[in-house]
Amino acid sequence: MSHFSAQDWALFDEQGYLCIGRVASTATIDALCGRIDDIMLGRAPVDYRRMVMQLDSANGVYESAGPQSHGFKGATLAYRKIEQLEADPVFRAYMTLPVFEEAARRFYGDIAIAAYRAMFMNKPARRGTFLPLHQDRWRALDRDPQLTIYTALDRATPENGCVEVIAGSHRQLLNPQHANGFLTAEMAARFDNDPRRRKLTLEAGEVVLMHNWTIHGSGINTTDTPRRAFSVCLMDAATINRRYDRLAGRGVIFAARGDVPA
Ligand SMILES: O=C(O)CCC(=O)C(=O)O
Repeated sequence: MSHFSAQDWALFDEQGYLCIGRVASTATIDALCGRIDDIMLGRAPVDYRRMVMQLDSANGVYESAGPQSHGFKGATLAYRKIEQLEADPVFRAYMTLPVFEEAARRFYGDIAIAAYRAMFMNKPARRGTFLPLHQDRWRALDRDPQLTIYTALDRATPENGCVEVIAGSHRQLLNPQHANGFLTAEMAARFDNDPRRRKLTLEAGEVVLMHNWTIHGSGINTTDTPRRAFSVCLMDAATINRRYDRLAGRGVIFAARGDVPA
């Protein structure tokens, strides 16, 4: 049985994103939360040398967040971002749920699908780093990923820095020259009072499918509890990172099915 209707995909195509609600049990979401806290506190049996771990900024300014580099940076819940979670069995079990494969196949068909990144995004309690408006695209890739699967691990609200999107903004690349899809300050200012600007208020465990070109950003956390999320960007496994002249992914997440044309 399909998880999605034609109306779901029509709404996705119109808005550039689709809220699909919860797809896993509270116990599963709690397990992801426990696992990421263990990873941050240095007590998970994972290879920390393989994980990109970035500390949160002390002042909320994007440019002053810590370096995005491999390896553990101390036992603290004040990480902003942790990547390479596809290598972690707990996160991998979640991101390979059949509902996510069905969503990915809508974009990529029967080919092999890899993760460009499987990352934890965190707004620690009373902290967080302002994330300017951007599109999830990377100039170094030889083809653009189209789907990001975003799961709120905690309730996300305007007060704790939930994601904001510009509905319908996925049809055009705004700043193709930028290496990571960020808008210039002038471009971002044009969306300040845009009626299509929406704050994605989510309950813990709720999932949003996002077109990678949907403009989005997020604020800081003014509450006493963290706002954690898990974000998986899926792509054609054959995608090449031209900067390094090698495959952009680190292994296949969903294997090719049947006879796939070369
Ligand atoms: O969680 C956030 O604040 C932003 C996440 C994001 O930009 C993404 O998943 O692409």
